[in-house]
Amino acid sequence: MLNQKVNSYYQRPGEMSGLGRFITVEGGEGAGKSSNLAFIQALLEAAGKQVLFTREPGGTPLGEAIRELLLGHKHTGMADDTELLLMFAARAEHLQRKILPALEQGAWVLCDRFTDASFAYQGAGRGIADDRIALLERFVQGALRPDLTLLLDLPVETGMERAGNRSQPDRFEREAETFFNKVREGYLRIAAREPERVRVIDASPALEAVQKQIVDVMQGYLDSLDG
Ligand code: Z5A
Repeated sequence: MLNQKVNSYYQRPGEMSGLGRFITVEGGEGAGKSSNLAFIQALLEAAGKQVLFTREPGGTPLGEAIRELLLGHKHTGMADDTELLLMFAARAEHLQRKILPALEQGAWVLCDRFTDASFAYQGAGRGIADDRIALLERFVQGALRPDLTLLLDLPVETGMERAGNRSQPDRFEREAETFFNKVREGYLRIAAREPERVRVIDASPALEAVQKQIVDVMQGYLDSLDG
């Protein structure tokens, strides 16, 4: 029902009166999403927004179970299409059970990764054609897209070095540098295509300098809503 309502407007959630905004954060391996998400949430809350923080794949009990299948090592030879479909199965559950109800109640949803990750990882990384992913995007989301996306971008080598200290790399983190270079290029292509929605943050300097850029982007976005 809810997504029928959202689809019937055929607009982004923020463009519908009374609905919250949908903000996503993306980036490659070790880009610093986890290090910055709480900071972004605090900025929004300081601006008086009610924020629901969530993540993909995951965000619901079923989604988290799918996440385990995707990131664990039990199914290392998973077919690329299966990986893509599982991402969207988790996303369908996430949208129906959590994201859309929160937006409907006026909350701002802050999500660690969303469909741009499917285009970057399964599309650019694995080589699945964009139009096949776009088909699933329309099927699962209708017209719903994030209002704002922060893309934390940094050279793959730097990200891998930062993430390198993890004792138990997940199924994606075991990929080679060439895979992550394709993912980065995929993300940057999306940002070039949609510069209004996707703001690129240079994630290579020290955290303080990264967070200064985040403040500028978030402040600019909040100001644009007031204007
Ligand atoms: N995936 C997909 O393929 N398709 C999809 O549709 C979706 C997801 C939705 C799980 O994502 C995997 O799912 C992901 C893509 C795939 N695989 N990969 N790779 P995830 O988001 O849960 O996992 P992750 O990408 O590995 O994120 P992470 O582990 O949370 O890393 P991060 O958040 O980007 O980095 P971090 O933990 O904040 O920082 C890494 C280290 O760097 C840490 O020690 C920090 O202290 C340090 N750091 C952070 N910033 C700085 C700065 N500025 N300077 C110095 N050091 C820093």
